[in-house]
Amino acid sequence: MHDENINHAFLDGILAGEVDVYYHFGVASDDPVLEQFRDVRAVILAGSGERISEFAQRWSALHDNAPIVGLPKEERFVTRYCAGVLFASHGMGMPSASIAVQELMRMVYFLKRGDHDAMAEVFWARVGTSGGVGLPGGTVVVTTEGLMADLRPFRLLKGGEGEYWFDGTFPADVARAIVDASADSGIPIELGRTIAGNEFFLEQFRLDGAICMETPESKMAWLEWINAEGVRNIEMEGAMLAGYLNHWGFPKFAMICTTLLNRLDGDQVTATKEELHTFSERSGDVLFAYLTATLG
Ligand code: R2B
Ligand code: URA
Repeated sequence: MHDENINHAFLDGILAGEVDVYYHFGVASDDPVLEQFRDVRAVILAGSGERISEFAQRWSALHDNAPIVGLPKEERFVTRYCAGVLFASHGMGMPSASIAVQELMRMVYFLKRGDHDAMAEVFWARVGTSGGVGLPGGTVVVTTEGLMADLRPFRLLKGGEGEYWFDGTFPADVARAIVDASADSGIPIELGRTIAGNEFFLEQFRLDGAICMETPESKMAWLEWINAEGVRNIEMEGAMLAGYLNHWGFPKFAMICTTLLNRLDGDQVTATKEELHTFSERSGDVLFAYLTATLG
């Protein structure tokens, strides 16, 4: 862990007995429910709350119907804890997901009492959907590096004084182990770079938004550029996720996204409900293969 990047000025007061309010999760560090989360070994993130409750049920079924504990507030994020895994939704896009990730990092710090070795044991993953780049719908991409639409890492404005920059690298050993755990599954799975757009339409160079700034030519030029640079898919959270987890030095995290379409062929998501279900099941299967291989 990178101790120097942890906000000790705030977080050490919490370990000393002050209360941290994880506002968007509707829980605080003095809530007895969090005692049940102390043994957390993995934090699994997905965009939708429905997906989170399905994951928790699946994990419970794999663990003798272990109890599922939820947090009552669900208007922002849906949270479930079951058998050592904390499942939480993060909404869409980096502004939403960054709130979830920051509050969950604070929660993990509290749950592990600031113990670096215990924190480093926690595995983090986002499981989601994406647009494929040169890959057909239904391919699972395990991300090697998260970047913004200009192929540079995640950064935020620092007032009028430049930017805060982050490292979007995903740990290569974890990505490889996730692919290996699903080697015999028959699921098409690829390793590759992933772009996180700040917008589904404009920063993903779509021509079907209400607002369109691109031409068919400029859109294809961008897609061909990122394709040639090893980008395999486009989603909306990964560059921030890797950036924040790297900032604290978490060694084990990943992103597993299924593609819904090949962006070289179009912009609209036209897959049927059944196809979309099959596609997203695949990323869940890949996650669960790795989780069962590593956590039991
Ligand atoms: C993938 O899908 C969502 C947009 O449809 C977004 O949250 C993402 O990263
Ligand atoms: N999610 C995205 O962000 N982009 C896509 O094209 C599909 C899903």
